[in-house]
Amino acid sequence: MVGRHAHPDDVRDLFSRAMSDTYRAEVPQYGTLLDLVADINAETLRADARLRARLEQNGEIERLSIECHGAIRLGTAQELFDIRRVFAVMGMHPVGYYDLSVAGVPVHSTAFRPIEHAALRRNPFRVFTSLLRLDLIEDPALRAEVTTILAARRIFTPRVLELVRVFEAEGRLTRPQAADFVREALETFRWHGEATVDLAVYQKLHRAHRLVADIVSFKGPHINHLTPRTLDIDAAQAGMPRRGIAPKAVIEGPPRRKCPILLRQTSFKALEEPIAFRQSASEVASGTHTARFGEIEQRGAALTAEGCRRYDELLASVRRDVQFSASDSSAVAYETELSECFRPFPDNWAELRSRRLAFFRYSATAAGLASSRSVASSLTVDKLIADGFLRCDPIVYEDFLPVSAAGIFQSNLGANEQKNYAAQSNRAQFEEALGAVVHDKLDLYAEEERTSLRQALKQLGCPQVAFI
Ligand code: OOG
Ligand code: NI
Repeated sequence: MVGRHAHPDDVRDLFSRAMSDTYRAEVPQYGTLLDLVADINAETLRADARLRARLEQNGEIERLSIECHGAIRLGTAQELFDIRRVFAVMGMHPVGYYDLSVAGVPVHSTAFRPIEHAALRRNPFRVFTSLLRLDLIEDPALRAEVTTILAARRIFTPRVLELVRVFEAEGRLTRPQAADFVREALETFRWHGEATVDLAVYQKLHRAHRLVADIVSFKGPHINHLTPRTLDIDAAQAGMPRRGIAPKAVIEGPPRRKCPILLRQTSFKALEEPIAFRQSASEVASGTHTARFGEIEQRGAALTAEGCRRYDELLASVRRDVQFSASDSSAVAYETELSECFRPFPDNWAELRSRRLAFFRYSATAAGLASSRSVASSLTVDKLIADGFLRCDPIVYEDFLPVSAAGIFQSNLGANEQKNYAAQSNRAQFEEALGAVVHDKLDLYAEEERTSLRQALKQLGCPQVAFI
């Protein structure tokens, strides 16, 4: 941080570190997860020099130790509108629309994250942000009650909104303002052990859907998990029980592969935490609520539209074949079937690139920069790569997966929370509440690929070379 002003990347970095410290103090198992992931990452990098070289090339080594994502669930359109403005101060923008109603969860979501390569490199902190869909609460009386409760709460401090307005007017905050902003913004995301409703209302909301109780009963949208990034999720899954943590039965996402793609995630069940319910002005009742859980993820390459289509198709075929339940024996059957089904999906970088299934970042090699005369004779990108003048590295998938997110929601809600909503996804309504259109993740990756290639070819002195 230099000068009198704080760059949005600095504000995000300050915030994510402060959030992580707060969460670590409040949820001891999160500290255990961080230690486990740090040990596994150190061991993986020690054992795999090529992986280390690739991560260094992509600027991912530095970000690895701070990298995490969180999740919050909001109640109203106004809250979503304002959270977009709060995240903008931290250089985080909405990417993607996720409809979770198909999985029986009455929310739709986006992910706030940095979008520029340099910003991602600095600190890729992301927050999966869901909005309650009131239209999916069937009972009109309950819907009205929920609306009234939510309309009365203010999840942001007046000071944080004031600082948002300063940022919007000036385009930046001073360093003292940034420190203030981080402290005040944390108020929105931290845990509140006191409910704003009484026990009877909480129980009624809970009966409608556990998620409705979680969203409506509290002063703010507590961060419900913070997820560190591991380089080996199978080792993390195996290591959790040894540190006294019970993971969910299966790892969400693609199977283990030589060339990791997209996102693999595992989690442990939500903790039961004591809550004080406000029965009247002077009386409180004690009860419990389960919301906060732990999660670990491994990130692989971003896939192109065609790659994503193939992924969805293969995953759906596995889920059709294996009856999915949480038991250990079905988990083994699922993982075996998953690996089998993904066999047709290429598992080497060269083929993933030549078949345009994954996105890559291009860079000129030292050899290429040193010998511009011979470079000119390599007339295609493939030839430049084969001749060692150009290198390509997979672009990290920075987003989420709807089927995995649904699985994570579900493992925390309990099997009896399965609901079937007839209503369709409603992206237009979400974007109207948000006050912005969400970025298209595939456009962002494609742009990243194009820009890196254009720049590398220019450096090599052959900007006219064809892509393939
Ligand atoms: C969000 C669940 C989704 C992920 O990593 O896919 C998620 C939530 O439970 O609020 O965080
Ligand atoms: Ni998550």
